[in-house]
Amino acid sequence: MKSTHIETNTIHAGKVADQQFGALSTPIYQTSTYVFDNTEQGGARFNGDEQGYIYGRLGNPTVRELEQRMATLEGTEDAVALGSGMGAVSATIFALVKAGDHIVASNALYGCTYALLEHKCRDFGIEVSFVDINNEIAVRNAMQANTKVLYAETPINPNMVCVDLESLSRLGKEFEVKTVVDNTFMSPVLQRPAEHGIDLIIHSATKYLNGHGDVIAGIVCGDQETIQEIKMTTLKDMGAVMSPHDAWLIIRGLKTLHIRVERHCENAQKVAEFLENHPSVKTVFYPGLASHEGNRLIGQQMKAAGGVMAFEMHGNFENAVQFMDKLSMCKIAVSLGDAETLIQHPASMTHSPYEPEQRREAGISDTLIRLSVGLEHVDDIISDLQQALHAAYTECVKAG
Ligand code: LCS
Repeated sequence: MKSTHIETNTIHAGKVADQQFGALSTPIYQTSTYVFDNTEQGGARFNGDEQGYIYGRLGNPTVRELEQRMATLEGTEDAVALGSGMGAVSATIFALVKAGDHIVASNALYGCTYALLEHKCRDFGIEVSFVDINNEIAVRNAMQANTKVLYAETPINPNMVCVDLESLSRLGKEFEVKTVVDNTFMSPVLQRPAEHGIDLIIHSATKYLNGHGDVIAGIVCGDQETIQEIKMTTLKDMGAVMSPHDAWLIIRGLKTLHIRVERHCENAQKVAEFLENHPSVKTVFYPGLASHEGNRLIGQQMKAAGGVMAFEMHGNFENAVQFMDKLSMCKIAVSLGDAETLIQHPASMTHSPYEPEQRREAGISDTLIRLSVGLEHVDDIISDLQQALHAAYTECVKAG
């Protein structure tokens, strides 16, 4: 069933009823291959005369249920699950472009996506232009006759710049290129890019979709033809397959996605307001704050601002490190979207693949800190941040 309410859809939409035993929870089909009744049936499965499973890299019923659930949640024709978010990004890119083609991409992206486009794509003869993706003139100027893809994420990891999806999809349609948007930070609870005309939506399912910090996985949602192309080329032949057990964990995670995301947003809003008023903090980048340029997109393309923010501290690299090292409950770890509050330093961690100058262009300074606000009581999160900011400030004063 599909409801008009995402709260119902995260639990029921795309669910396949267990015909054999009526199990409420989706069975985990932990198998690498499937037995054919006879040779003729095996042949018919291979040549497409008969529908059915063949081999784990080509399909699995537990993984398929997750794909159907995600397609329903994102409002796309179909979806394909992969072994990691980067598996999803690379499978999408290599399904859409070949040597001699050109990609226009945002100049600020998750570090490994940037590395794939900047280094690996170029190695394979694919040209990439990085532009300020919100600058329509820059995007228009970058378009070439051989451009095939317009690539962005929103909010951008980690500078939290928000990309106007309607403008992006309009440009994609005008230039007849596929628009690809990484929706990891929002999840379909907060933002559904397909409703704004975006062609392909990517998730690192490692983050909010699963939500419990115990899976590495990715999903691509989009039109049936492109999803089939990914399945039959870059998934089948390059092989970033999702395990059935991981698919099951994500299906379980989806059931609480809407309430988790709601609490992440509530906590993050309070944390952002606390940081914005703290004297050791120079700037807070969170779309839930009126001071943030992405604030205008709340209500237009995003339901709320999400659980991730970044902030710049006064001082230098060492002061940022001192602050991080004084934290007690908040964990120093990359990743985001988990129950635990996670904090990381992009310049030395997730965005180290950038050259320093490109990092500056992407708005990532040495004192920028990214915070994924968790599900703990918000007072505990704020008090941990407060004591660490105070301790770092005291050391800074001592050092003169
Ligand atoms: N897209 C975005 C926006 C991401 O943040 C990440 C990972 C990926 C794709 C790749 O997904 P994965 O292969 O890890 O499932 N982001 C990370 C981060 O910010 N810290 O650690 C990983």
